[in-house]
Amino acid sequence: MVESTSKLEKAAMKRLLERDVTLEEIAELVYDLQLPYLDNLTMELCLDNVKAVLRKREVQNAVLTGIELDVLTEEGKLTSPLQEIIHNDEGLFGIDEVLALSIVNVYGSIGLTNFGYLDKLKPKVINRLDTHKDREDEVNTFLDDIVSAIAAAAASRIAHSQPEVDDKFVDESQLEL
Ligand SMILES: [Ca+2]
Repeated sequence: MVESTSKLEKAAMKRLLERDVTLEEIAELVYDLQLPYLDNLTMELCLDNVKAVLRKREVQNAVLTGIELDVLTEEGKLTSPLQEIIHNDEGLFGIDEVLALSIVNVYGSIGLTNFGYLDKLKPKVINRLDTHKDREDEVNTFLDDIVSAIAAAAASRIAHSQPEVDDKFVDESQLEL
């Protein structure tokens, strides 16, 4: 049986909230990414674009898979050595980033630049997830990349809808995104 997109969308949003990540926090990242390019940018537009990203099946699948692995790791339910690798958020693991790229790739190359930027600077909610400020035993190995990727994709979606920002995106903006 193929799950409906709306069912997956609800499940993905619920999972994010359970991990204390709000769509508004992700929209804040989008706002900061796009503000240098758009004078009339609003938080509402950013939030709308975050929601649009979450309507994509590829995104829902990545959110559900990544958070599931974080939670199972917290519960100590993976087998060794994967359990230790994900628990310790080992830098050479890289699969967390690969999974997040399936979100970033939905909206083209500008998303990749934004993702790299967020991954490097770790602003706001990403910093919180990365440093586990709320709970010591929290595992967010996948979630920090997923949140960065959703923000990067939403910023990219806004850029694509504003062809005057960069002419080379005009053609792509005609596509069904
Ligand atoms: Ca990570």
